[in-house]
Amino acid sequence: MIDLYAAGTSNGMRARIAHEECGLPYTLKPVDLTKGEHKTPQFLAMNPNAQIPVIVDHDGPGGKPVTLSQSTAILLYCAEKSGKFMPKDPAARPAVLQALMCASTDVTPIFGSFFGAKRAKDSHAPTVQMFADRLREFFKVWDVQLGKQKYAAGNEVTVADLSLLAGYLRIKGAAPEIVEGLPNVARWADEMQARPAVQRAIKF
Ligand SMILES: N[C@@H](CCC(=O)N[C@@H](CS)C(=O)NCC(=O)O)C(=O)O
Repeated sequence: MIDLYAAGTSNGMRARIAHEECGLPYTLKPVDLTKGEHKTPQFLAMNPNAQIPVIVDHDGPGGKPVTLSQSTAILLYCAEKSGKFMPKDPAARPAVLQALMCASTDVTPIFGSFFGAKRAKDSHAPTVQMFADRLREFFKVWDVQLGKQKYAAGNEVTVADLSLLAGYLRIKGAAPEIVEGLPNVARWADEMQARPAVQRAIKF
């Protein structure tokens, strides 16, 4: 059994989508960031960076417990443990890694910067706009890609889709204009969101 410490942010959703889609049994341990529950000594012992998500897999490799933070590390851990969402064909893997990294290391951190800048006390409109524009540019490229192929890295669902969906859902909720008017992204997102595992995962 896995304990998943998370909240309904893009990073929290990424980890929970991974567990649901990979079919791994887990117990959700909700962490209320507004109450500082990620800063308690117990939480810091699991992740000194004071960030969700974190998992504790009581039955890790070799039967030993594993504590792991970083939503994309958790996503890859789940994919490896379940044998799902990473193609076995080595020729198909580079495209998956590239799409995964764009979703996890471009889209999500820029959204974090956008959201932080927008909510700041002395918010600086041009900075907020700069982050919004950068996000939009990434999604315009995703729109072209998703016009040529069904999913983020080809014609099957991979870890890249699971990662991108988490970022997309947060952006759609907080700043829908960034992803508006992109028909292929919308088609992909509708299909991904209709998956029962995703529906279970995004209800925090
Ligand atoms: N790179 C990390 C980022 C994790 C992260 O930024 N978590 C945020 C929530 S999305 C958090 O816990 N922030 C703590 C805070 O707001 O103080 C990951 O992918 O897991």
